[in-house]
Amino acid sequence: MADRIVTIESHIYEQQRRFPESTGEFSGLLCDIALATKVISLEVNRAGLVDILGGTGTINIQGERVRRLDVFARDIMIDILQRSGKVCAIATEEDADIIQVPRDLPNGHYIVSFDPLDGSSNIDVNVSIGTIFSIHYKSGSDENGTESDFLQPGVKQICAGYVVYGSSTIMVYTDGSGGVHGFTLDPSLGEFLLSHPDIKIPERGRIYSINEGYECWWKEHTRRYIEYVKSEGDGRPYTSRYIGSLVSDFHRNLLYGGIFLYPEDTRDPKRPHGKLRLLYEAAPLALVVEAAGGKATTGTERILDLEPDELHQRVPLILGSRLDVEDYEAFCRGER
Ligand code: AHM
Ligand code: MG
Repeated sequence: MADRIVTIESHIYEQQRRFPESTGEFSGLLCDIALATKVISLEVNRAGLVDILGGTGTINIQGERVRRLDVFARDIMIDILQRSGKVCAIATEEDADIIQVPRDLPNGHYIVSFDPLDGSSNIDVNVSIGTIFSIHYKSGSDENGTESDFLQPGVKQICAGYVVYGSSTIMVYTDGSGGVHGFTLDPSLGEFLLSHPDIKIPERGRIYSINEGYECWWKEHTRRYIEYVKSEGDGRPYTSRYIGSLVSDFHRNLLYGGIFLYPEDTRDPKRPHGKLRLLYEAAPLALVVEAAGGKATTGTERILDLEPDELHQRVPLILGSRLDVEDYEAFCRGER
């Protein structure tokens, strides 16, 4: 716990002072994302009380058309980002194509990719869900932003992070070089307060997180690695924890140490690379875990080095404590 009260805004502007040439555009953008997630958090907390969980197009008690929570989260993020003046284009899990800023609003230099409500299959049962975001500097010269601006490797992210809407709401972000910081939302103040400064993931954990129901589709190296972590030995067997909500599984493993795996499998020949999306799930969490001292890989390649081919590209994702991820990589190479 920090020894003084630091709001996320003051923390962001303190970080900005490390870069005297900074215009404040990026800091303002991050504050806008924090604001959007506060609104989403409020709505997630109200979700049990109002009939917002039905399909898009239902009518609430005020006679208003209500939106599903994931649609609500998408809309509020887009609205705030488009009006921020700091962004020229946006990509989300919910939209097939990129979204540009309307012509009557000012453009900025950043592009943002995000998953508005990850783990949305858990919404109806009060299990923690979250928002994941990734910020890049526009790479091309078109001031409106194009799809190719989004096809940059994760290593070029300016900043990435996530918010977990759980027993409390926590926002975690990194700018890659300045550490990983967590802020817990104080609902009475309506402020994110610094609660987890400079997070470091333990070098090795004792937790593995994978959907074991899919064992029949795993590749041989995954099967052998999981057998290994379940076998008795030095610190093993590991304990199994799988919520099925990436942000929540990731956040727990970040704090306690552990490994999360959504590997490639043989289930669907059209989807050989697993389920999770590179731009707004894998790459941002990879930036966070590396900045915290951990690793993120496909098994054979560093996630942050992957050059995306398309907006909604899927990749195998294995990330967490450094030594655990290195063990998995050794199994992939057939060395163990
Ligand atoms: P979503 O973006 O449609 O919510 O899907 C992503 C979620 C992750 O949060 C989670 O890790 C994974 O899907 C769980 O998938 P599965 O049910 O196949 O284990
Ligand atoms: Mg998702």
